Amino acid sequence: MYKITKHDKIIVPVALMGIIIFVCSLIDIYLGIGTLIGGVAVFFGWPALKELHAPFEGTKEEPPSFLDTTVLQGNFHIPHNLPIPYAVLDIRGHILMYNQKFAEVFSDIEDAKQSIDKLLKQSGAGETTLIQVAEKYFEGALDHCDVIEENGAVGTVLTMTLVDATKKQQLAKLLEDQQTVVSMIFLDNYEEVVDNLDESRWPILSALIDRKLNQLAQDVDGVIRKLEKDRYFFLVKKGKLSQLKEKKFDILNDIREISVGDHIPVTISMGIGIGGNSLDVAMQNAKAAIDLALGRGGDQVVVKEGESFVFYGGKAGEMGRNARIRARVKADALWELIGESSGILVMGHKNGDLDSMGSCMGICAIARAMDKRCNIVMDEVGVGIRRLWDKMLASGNYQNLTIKTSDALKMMDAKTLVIIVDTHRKSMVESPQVLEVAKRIVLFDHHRKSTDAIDQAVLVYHEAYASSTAELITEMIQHIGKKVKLSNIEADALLAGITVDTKNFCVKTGAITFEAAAFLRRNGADSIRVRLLFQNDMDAYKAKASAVKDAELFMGNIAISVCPANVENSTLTAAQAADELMNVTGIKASFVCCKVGDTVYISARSFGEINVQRIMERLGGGGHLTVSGAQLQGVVLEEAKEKIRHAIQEYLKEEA
Ligand SMILES: [Mn+2]
Repeated sequence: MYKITKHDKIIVPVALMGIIIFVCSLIDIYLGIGTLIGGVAVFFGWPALKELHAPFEGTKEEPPSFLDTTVLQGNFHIPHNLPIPYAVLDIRGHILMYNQKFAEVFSDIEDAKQSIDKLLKQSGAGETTLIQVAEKYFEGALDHCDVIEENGAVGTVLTMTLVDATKKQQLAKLLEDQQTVVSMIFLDNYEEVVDNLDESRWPILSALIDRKLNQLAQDVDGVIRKLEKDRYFFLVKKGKLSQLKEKKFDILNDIREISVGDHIPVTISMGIGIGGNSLDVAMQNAKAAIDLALGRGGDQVVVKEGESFVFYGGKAGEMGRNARIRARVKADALWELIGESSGILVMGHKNGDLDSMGSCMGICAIARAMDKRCNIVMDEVGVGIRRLWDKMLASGNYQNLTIKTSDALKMMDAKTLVIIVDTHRKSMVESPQVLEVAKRIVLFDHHRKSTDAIDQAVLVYHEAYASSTAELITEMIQHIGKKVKLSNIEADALLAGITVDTKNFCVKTGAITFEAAAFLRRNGADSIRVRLLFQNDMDAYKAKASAVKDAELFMGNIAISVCPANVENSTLTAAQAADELMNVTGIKASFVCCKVGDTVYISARSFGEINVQRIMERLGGGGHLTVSGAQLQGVVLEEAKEKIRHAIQEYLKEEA
């Protein structure tokens, strides 16, 4: 190939000029002389002109680069025999030269561009960056290298080296895939299923379940062992777990479809723990995962790796199991803990509602039966309980019942029992300071378990199947028996708690809910008085109506709306509007936002087909399959709506 040298740079223009002058003088001798003078002037004047411009060129941003490879080749010797892929680039990443090995990596040298761009962006001095070329992996590195040109100018080039890391990557992947994943499988409702099933059919049902689970283990090359009639232990390699994830654990559906006659569907919960190279950690994670799966109502898979939880399934409603036995056991334990304590502090969630306040009052009634001092920690009277609060003050018996955080902290000692009701989330309790100082904690809640749960409680009664915390507390009062004397206001408050959380005994209402209501009625509750505790004022009613009117439909059957800001209790109004929207034919879920101060509160409702808990969890909230909420800081309502739409889309994508 012919290469232009410095010598050519003079010869070619001079020769051209000569021809032009010759042609010009053929046409007219004076034109020829003129052109000659012009040519001579340009020839001698050019270097001077160039020099004049030189300072400007020098101030350009980019340093000189060696696009002229001849210059480079004269000064820079590429080590052709280097056993690794090697290339020299100009400062902008254009390839100037490369060795044979480099050519072997990139069959088309244009393909190297992508890798070079990645290295330019990510590689610091002395660092390597992993790059993938087809099936292979390389640790790529760039280095700066000064090159001196003939005229003494110093320029910079980049050297690029690639070290084959394919084996290393393969081994790392293999090592990760080989990790043992521990998993526990529980049948959620075995007792209830066999209760309603002819005895002769039990073995068939059991065998069918075993077969499905064994098939699952076989498909992914795992092992499964039955520990008890409704418990299994399942081991699988991490590499194979992805197969199950890809199918979104359709084993949940397979099991639910098993039918050997007239019985409720069997559902399973699966807790999967990944623990890196530690089996112990994997086991701990599996336990935490199965706890969460059951706490969230069962019929789902929870995978725990490190601190992260991933959820699959969770479509069926909550299952109530062995409720009566549990309530009795918990009531006994509570009785003993109260007996040992020096005093009791009880608190619900922030912005308390009738369920949390009713539950607090129920606990106070239990404590009173044991002559223990009991106070409700409450810094502000929530709007949802204002009517109840007025009645309490009017009765004259409850002036000293509630105390502020500062006073609570003063009276706390090591034997103070702190009872949390109607929430299990650290961030949601009325007074996080009291929770922090508390040495002995008891927890009563009915919300589906979320990840920031209070974990140091000595007694937990957390039943996602229960309609309300007031129902759980009432159940325990029933078990403790005649020792507990409820006042009319306390009975009203507990019944109001159940009424508000069940939407007038519509949702999540089981036989136990009615039994609890009947018990409260016998002990002085009055449904008309309870009804009055809910009465809305006119402004709130109008706000609710406006939220319903302004609702927009998203994806055809999901209602999204906002609640006007001018009402006193807009969070409650938003929740009521979300409930109201569910009465509209065709609506499968509703989301209503309202803004209080700098916070946007979201109330979400559904009938269960759409899991609003999972959607709200994406926005940092939580709750139940059908009733959930979230709070967003520092956003305007439009942004909040957009975030909801996005979360719904993400959720539906995951479900698809
Ligand atoms: Mn509640």
